[in-house]
Amino acid sequence: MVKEYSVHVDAKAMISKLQDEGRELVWDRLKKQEPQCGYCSLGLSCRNCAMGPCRIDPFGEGPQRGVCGADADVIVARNLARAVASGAAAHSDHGRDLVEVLARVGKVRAYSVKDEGKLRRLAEEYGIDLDGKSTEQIAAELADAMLEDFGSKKERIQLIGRAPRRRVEVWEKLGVVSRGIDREIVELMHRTHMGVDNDPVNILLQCLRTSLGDGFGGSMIATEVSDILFGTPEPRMSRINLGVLKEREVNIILHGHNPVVSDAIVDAASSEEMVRLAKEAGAEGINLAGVCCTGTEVLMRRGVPLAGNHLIQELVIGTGVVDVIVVDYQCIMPAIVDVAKCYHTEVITTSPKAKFKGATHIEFAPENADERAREIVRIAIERFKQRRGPIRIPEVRPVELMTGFSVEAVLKALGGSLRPLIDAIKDGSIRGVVGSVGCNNPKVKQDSSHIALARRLIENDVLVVDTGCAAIADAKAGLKTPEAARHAGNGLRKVCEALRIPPVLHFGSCVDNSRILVALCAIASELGVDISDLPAAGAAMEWYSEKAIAIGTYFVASGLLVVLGVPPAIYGSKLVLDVLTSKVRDLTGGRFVVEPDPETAAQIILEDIEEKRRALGI
Ligand code: SF4
Ligand code: MSK
Repeated sequence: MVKEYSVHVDAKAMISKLQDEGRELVWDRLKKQEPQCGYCSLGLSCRNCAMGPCRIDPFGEGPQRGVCGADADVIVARNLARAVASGAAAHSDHGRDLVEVLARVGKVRAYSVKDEGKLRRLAEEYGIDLDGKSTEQIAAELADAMLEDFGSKKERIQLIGRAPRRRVEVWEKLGVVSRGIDREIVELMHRTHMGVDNDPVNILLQCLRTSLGDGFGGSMIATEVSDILFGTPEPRMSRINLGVLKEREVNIILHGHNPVVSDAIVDAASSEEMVRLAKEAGAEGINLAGVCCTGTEVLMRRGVPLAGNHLIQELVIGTGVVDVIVVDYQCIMPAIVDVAKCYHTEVITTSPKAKFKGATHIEFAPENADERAREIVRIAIERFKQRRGPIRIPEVRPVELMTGFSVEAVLKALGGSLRPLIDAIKDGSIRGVVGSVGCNNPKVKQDSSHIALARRLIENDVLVVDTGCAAIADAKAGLKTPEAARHAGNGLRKVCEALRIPPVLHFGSCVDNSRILVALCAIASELGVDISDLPAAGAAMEWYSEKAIAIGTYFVASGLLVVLGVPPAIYGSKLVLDVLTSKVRDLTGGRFVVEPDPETAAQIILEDIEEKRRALGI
């Protein structure tokens, strides 16, 4: 049975260990939920008001309308809309937190501007006059200007301007240009209240607009400001899997999404004082490892090794050597507190927005970040002394990976211009580019679909750029070293060998899907075409999160085919299904395809890429 949960040796070893110890894991809890509610799975249940909850009978025998009269199409569209709103809110609120740190640069010790060039470029993009201004002044003014993007005073958010002119015209025609990040989310919530928007297509259009406020707003701001504050990633080597844990060292796991906390902990853990304290406690040192997107943030910029992705979060604690797991927000299972109780591990929450019952709360603010980071490292050292068995780090050698492919780093690798990449696409050495994104979901054997898809695509000379948990999956499979080029088709292999890059490029965390948008916008503009004309697509083969729905939606709004490996809850409405998988193509050029089998998904993507190439005449 363990075999069916994950493809990885380390995960399987830990699942066996925890099962032997009688622990309940995510897969056990999924089993206890089965069979899952058919109405909810089809999107046919509604609890938007107290006249309900209501459900629509998919077989046409029972009720076909809720108490208010809403039918299946309205209910399914509204439910999907609320997921888009939640996903966009999560990314965007993360972005806002970073902007608030940017506003304090110069006033707090823990944070400074690490990429001055990017700060200035962004400020100019926002129309800020730089003349005679200090870094701190520019940072404060840029933060102010970015906060305006969240509000409702503008006609359009600033970074929409990065899209090619033709794409913006498509959005203008559809009326889906984002006017404000928060505004669109609020409007979508308003529209899904009982008795507001009862036209499913109109609701879906607002989903596009809200998601664009995420992709070209909240997420893009999160990425850019993270680069300004913590440095724009550059290629570097690191390691991944549970083998990065060290039995004789204090182990601190960094989990969540926002680098504000984790970056301060990386600094604190490497300070002489903390290393000395750890040695006095009998440890050989302090070892940091990441999980999920916070892990990716400190991997991309600081080279901190990764323990794994979403489904590793309980397993990593089960090794018995994790002294502290520090979390910020998003994708953190409440279950980790229960697993941690079985060992000596302390779960520490840091955000006022994300407290967990049973965890220790040490609240971070820009003003106290360095003290709080040291406090957390000290707790980890204390916990190290209290370790109690059973300890077992799986006997796996950590896998090498190359990370750090910001758009700037890709440009640098190409010699400063996109031309070599475009030429390789034109001459067919690279057939196309695919963004492989999204999570793990216990309904899918961990990482199996991500890896199978990436392998099939690179074999067919498609360059894969990946983010989030998909990227962690591909890294664990060894696809992120320059040597992995041997798995690629001849054309892609030669390009990778010439540039000494892997065939699967690590673009970052969930919010860094905005880097994929920026890259595609730049390629399309250079070619004088629209994004929808490019031989490019997206895939989220193991998604679970509402954020992934928002990401998929802004990819589709941008004109891309997006393959979802886990069915979304839209099958209760033929109309919504038809719009999202077919009719939307006439509107944006993009569409969703639901295909759980990665081999078939790869074929669908390859056919789409070849169709786009033919249309471009290349
Ligand atoms: Fe039922 Fe309509 Fe209320 Fe939804 S909004 S719970 S369908 S009455
Ligand atoms: S962490 S959103 S499980 S990618 Fe960004 Fe992974 Fe999905 Fe969370």
